[in-house]
Amino acid sequence: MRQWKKILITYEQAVEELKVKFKAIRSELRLMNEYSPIEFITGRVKRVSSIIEKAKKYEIADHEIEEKIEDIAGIRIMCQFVDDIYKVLELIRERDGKDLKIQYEKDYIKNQKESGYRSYHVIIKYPIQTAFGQKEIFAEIQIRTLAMNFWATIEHSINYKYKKNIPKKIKERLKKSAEAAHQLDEEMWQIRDEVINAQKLFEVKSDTVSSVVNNIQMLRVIGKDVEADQFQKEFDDTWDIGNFMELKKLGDRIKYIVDKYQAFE
Ligand code: 0O2
Ligand code: 0O2
Repeated sequence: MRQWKKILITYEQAVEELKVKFKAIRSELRLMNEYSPIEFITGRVKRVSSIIEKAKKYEIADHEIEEKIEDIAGIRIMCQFVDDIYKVLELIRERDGKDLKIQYEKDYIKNQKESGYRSYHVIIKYPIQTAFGQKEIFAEIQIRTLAMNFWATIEHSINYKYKKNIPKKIKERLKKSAEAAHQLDEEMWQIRDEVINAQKLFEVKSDTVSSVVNNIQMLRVIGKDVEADQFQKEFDDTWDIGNFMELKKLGDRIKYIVDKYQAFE
């Protein structure tokens, strides 16, 4: 009987660390109002039952499990558009030899699987500091679009129910829906610039609004209620008109006043 808990704790740590690292890239880019090719990240440690099943399928002996099953630790990076997948891939390749080592890649986007599955897989080796010293483990990074993820999530659950023996009719439907997901990615790619600009504008707008609201609050904190009331009225009027440039100008004016008062404090 293997001590699964003891073994898997290292993999759990790897998943958490990798998630944090890729989330940090996303947060940094968003903070600078830059477009992030990463939409969101999930991660999991393979279930013991799935590890045993895989070991049996590939006739992997008990003591070889950790060196032969490469996806015990797995993170999944979701992107909005297909070309974002290749940007994320570049980010991973830039780290090769630094905090991770790429072992090999599987491009199931160019080489779609028979099932209809599409995603880009990167198998890495990742060092983990344990209570007993450093250990290097395998991890799998799957990179896919939201449409690919939608399809794969549903197909995976159907696979789970039918244990790979999916009825022919459902299999055909899944193939058709894989094609539809592919089509969706193509369509979205066509309007990519439009979507990204709209998202950027939304980010800038919400940043401006929170800066205005915070600075009005700041004026009240430092006892400048008359100015705060005036700016609040201007803000309400500008909000009603909905002119972003006016809101931006108002934001700059309030900031200038707040900075000035704070400089004299
Ligand atoms: P954020 O900053 O909102 O992305 P955790 O350990 O808590 O970070 P956990 O428990 O593994 O993450 O959560 P899970 O269920 O794996 O999901 C990881 C993140 O992906 C969560 O955000 C979810 O909100 C997000 N997520 C899941 N599905 C979708 C989706 O369809 N669209 C979008 N945009 N996000 C999704 P975080 O990590 O809590 O924080
Ligand atoms: P889990 O634990 O449920 O996430 P394998 O298919 O695993 O025997 P290999 O070569 O080790 O063969 O791995 P492969 O096919 O490169 O990648 C394995 C993982 O990719 C799977 O993990 C899935 O997450 C995903 N995947 C691969 N093919 C398909 C597919 O046809 N449909 C779906 N939905 N996902 C797929 P597991 O094994 O499901 O593990």
